Amino acid sequence: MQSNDAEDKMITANNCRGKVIYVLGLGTSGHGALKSLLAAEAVVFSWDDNADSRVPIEGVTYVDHNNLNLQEIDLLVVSPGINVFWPKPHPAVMYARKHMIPVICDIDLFMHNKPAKAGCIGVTGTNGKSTTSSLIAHVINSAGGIKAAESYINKAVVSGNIGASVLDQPILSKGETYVVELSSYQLELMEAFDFEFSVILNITQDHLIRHKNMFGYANAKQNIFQNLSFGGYGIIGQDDQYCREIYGSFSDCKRLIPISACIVPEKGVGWDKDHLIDNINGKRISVLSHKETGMLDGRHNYQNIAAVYAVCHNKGISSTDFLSALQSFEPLRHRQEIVDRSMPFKVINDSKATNLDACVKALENANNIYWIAGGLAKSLDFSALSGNHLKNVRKAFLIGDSADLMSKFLGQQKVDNEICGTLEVATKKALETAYIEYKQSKCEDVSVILAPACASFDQFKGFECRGDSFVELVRSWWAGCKNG
Ligand code: UMA
Repeated sequence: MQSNDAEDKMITANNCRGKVIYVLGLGTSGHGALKSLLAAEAVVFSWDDNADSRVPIEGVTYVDHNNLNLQEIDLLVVSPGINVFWPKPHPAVMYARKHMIPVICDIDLFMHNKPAKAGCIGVTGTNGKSTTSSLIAHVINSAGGIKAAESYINKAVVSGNIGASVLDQPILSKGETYVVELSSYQLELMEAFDFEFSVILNITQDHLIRHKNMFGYANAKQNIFQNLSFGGYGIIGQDDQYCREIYGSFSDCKRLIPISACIVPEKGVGWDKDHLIDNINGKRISVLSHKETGMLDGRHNYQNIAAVYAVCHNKGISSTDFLSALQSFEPLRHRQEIVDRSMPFKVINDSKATNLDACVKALENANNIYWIAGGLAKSLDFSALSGNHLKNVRKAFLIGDSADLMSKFLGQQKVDNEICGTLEVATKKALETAYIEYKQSKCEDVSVILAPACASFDQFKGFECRGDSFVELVRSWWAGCKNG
């Protein structure tokens, strides 16, 4: 088949050429899969349970799985948001399994069809995976054109759970790298693994409604190490019990590098107080101090930086190139983002803190907190939120579906709280109360933090939309204060 511009900008699912494929779910990953399959001239049937998503696409026939002759289908490609195991597989998945039709995700299609010469790095973890994936790509791109190890390193692209379809990426060549952020939803289904580096940053409570329990969730994450027995490096955090157990279970593997935000692991990379130490060869070389971390200055980034260093060091990138790239990295939005530095007290948008651990980290980092929390709970058990950091909270303003449940939990923890319903009401109340405290005490160490500890889908399209709304509400409130 002749190559054209459009195809050069995406990965064609050549292994599906002439086959009959059923694509279920028409969001970002479903659309990426459709494009890639159509380019390979596969026969494509598709479905989305939401009628609004079934917009006409040339070459795609929409058929409800009840009306499809599943025996004619070679492969079912499902989107990550579709249940495949727990609590109950989607009916189409059940039918496919009954008819022995393989069920895969778009990442499997990518793995089978990506250019063999390009590098591929997989990154997962409960928290920090988007920052880590983006920073790896940024360091590689900044080090562009340098001769490292056996080849030139000159380009990296990030995709996957970060919000971009893996199949909708350009064709890369030798020395160029795909950095793929992977969620537990994607990993639980994946069968094809070909990572030069696979990273697990941390595993703490998240997505229990999808994975049943922590065992199911940790198992899905651990899948990323499937190709470690054949090759590639693994990078794994040492700061939680689940990651330490995984590390222990691979004790024979010489290509597994432990990383930590609070210790310097043997044969690994970690932090000794405020210094990043490379101990991979047992020589404890100081790489940088926290003052040199540029805009990634919070402690919550220590683990991400250690992981990126471990990858880049093994890719042959020098510490000097690593350091200068780190200093030019602009943090991703909605992660402990300071909304407006001209305000007299701190207002932080941490809308990406959709789980309990990320929320704890936000509360640990500040004092006199007016905290906006709530949304769609990922588990009914909030006990992982308890601890000394709750003493930093002056009052919680609760929103969304989980407000009653969180209010009950915070009451037991003796944290003052109020159910506000919407983000609009909660933000206004939190800002007004914080401003009064600031004016009375003249203490600048007062914070308003949006760290929901919940998903956003009960009230918003996603965490980005929730964060954007918060930033807009804060800016217009502050403009009103300045003018009034
Ligand atoms: N749908 C059905 N039936 C169902 C469920 C969903 O038809 O039973 C349809 C929906 O109507 C919708 C489509 O499937 O049209 C949505 O599919 P999806 O939820 O898989 O969303 P995508 O837009 O394809 O985005 C997915 C990831 N979403 C999820 O995992 C929920 C994106 O991660 C990812 O960026 C994208 O693929 C590209 O790889 C987002 C996410 O929230 C950021 N991830 C979770 C997280 O980080 O916590 C795991």
